[in-house]
Formats: sequence, structure tokens, C-alpha cells
Amino acid sequence: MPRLKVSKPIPRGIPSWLHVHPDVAAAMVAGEPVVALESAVITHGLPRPVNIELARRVEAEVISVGASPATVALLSGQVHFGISREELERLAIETKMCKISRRDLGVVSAKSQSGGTTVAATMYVSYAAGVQVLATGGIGGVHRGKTGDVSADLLELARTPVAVVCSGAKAILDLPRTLEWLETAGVPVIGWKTDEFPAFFSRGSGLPVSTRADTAAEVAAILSSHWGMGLGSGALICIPCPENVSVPNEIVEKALVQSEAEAQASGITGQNLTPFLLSRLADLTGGATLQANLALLPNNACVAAAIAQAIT
Ligand code: PSU
Ligand code: MN
Repeated sequence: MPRLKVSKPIPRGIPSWLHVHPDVAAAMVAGEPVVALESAVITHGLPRPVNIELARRVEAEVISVGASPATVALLSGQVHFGISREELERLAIETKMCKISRRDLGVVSAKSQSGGTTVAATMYVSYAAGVQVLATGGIGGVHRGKTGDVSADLLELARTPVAVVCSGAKAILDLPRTLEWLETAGVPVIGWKTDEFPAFFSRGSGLPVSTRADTAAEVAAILSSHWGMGLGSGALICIPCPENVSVPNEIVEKALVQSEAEAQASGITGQNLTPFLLSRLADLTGGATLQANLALLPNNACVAAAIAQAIT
């Protein structure tokens, strides 16, 4: 197989505001693969104590494939790329954690606060560290209805050259409009062994991806070509939820209609909306969406590690 060359996004060194965990730094110096992990899913996406169990499992999965996990988070104002076991526990257990998207990075740091980073903020930090592959459950996107709520994840994908491995956008979103937005922004949407855009808890959405890849080497070739031309945008690699725990579209839809009505009645909007809807969906489906979420995250991390290996 020919060796693929992927242009490094940041030729200068690690910026002074970023603390890289020694294990991650060692892996980077040795030229070994590193996978960045978001942490808003730990602080805001999942209930305690499954959040800490899951966070540990995701890191273990990346290690088992031969890559180093770098969970991104802010602790007492310090931006971290890779955290210790104790720091991971702190992130998962402490209440009053902020949900940190791009706009919040400087603010939370200035105020010496702590929190989990969304896909947008994690992409920005990964780029600064020089790491090109990030794993998550699902990205944010265009919300349904007329709220005008568009996740900062989409804008980050438009301007930051990092590959985001996910199970599509969360099912609570307007998927056709999210895909239109990604097309406008110049973000390739790559289906992993599928032609269909996954709908997070469900394996399919009936909507097409922009291209398909069946191996990590194929994904690496696409990324290499995309970034090699100087296209500054990110890319999405979309992996359907494992079959045995996926939830049929109709069941998710029904629970969603009810959850959204509740959110509206309670005046829940903005960055509180996603955590609220995810938690209500889990209740209304008897925990099925939570089980799906818990299975797809380590699965995505595993594929992300294989892709990181293929581009290193
Ligand atoms: N997927 C989940 N749970 C989550 C998220 C994704 O299963 O909590 C988080 C991710 O961090 C994503 C963020 O980047 O939600 C998007 O939030 P918003 O729509 O407010 O931009
Ligand atoms: Mn939003």
C-alpha cells in the first residue's frame, strides 16, 4: 500500500495556552496516532454514573486499537489535550461544569472555570494540537422549527481541517437542512460502509451521504486529497449505530415529538435544549436511546483510531 501523506494543519509548535498530557505528547513526538475526544457528552450528554464508565471505555477502545486518546476539556481555566484518570473523574462527577463551545473557550479560561468541550471547541483545540481525527457520538446541526438554532459544530466543520467521526447528527435535528448546510460549507460527508446518512440512534435516515468509504485507508486517501489541495474545511465520517442496539426511526420520532413539546412548554432553548431532549428521549424509550448512545460511542472511537493510524 502506498504511504499516504496528509499535510499537517499546524506547522508551528504547541501553543502556550494548551496543556498536552505527557502520554499524548510522547505519542505525538513518536509519530504515533492520536484521537481527540470531546467531553460535553461526559458533562452534559449522559447521566451519572454511566458517563464516567463510558468515558473510560471510549479511551480504552482507542488504546486497544493502538492509538492514544486525548480527551479535551477545561479544568480550572486550563485547556487540556488529554487528561489523567483523576481529571476524567472530576469532569464526570463534579456538578457546575460548563458546556463549552467555540465562543466559550476564552471566557471559561479567563474565569478559571471547568467544563466539557463540544465538537466545535474540541475541533479547534485538536487543530491547535496538530491532531486531525476526533471521535464523538453525534454532531450538532440545524434544529427543527423556526428557532434559528444552528450548532457551532457546523461552522467549525466549515473552517477547521479536522475529521469528525460520528454517527451523523443527533436525531433531534432537522437532518435534511443539516446536510444542506454541510454541502454549502464544503464539508465532505463520508458514509462508513454505508450510502445513507445515519440518524444517530437509528442506522439510516433515507438521506444520502456525499460519498462512501469501506476502509480506513480509503478515508485517509480522501482526507489526504481534500487537505492536500488546501481545502480548509473539516470532514465528517458517519458510522451507523451498531445493529443490535439501534432504535427504529418511528420510535425515536414519536418520543421526539413529545420531548420537543415539553421543551417548548418549559421554555427550554439554546445550549440547554440538547441535554434536555437526550435525557427525555432516554426516559420515553425505556432507556433504548441511552443504550444505543453507549454502544455507538466506543464503536466510533474504534474506527477513529483506525483512521488515525491510516493517516499517520
Ligand atoms: N452527542 C450526544 N450527546 C451530546 C452531544 C453529542 O450524544 O451531548 C454534544 C456534542 O458535544 C455536540 C453538542 O458537539 O452536543 C452540540 O450541542 P449544540 O447543539 O448546543 O451545539
Ligand atoms: Mn444550539
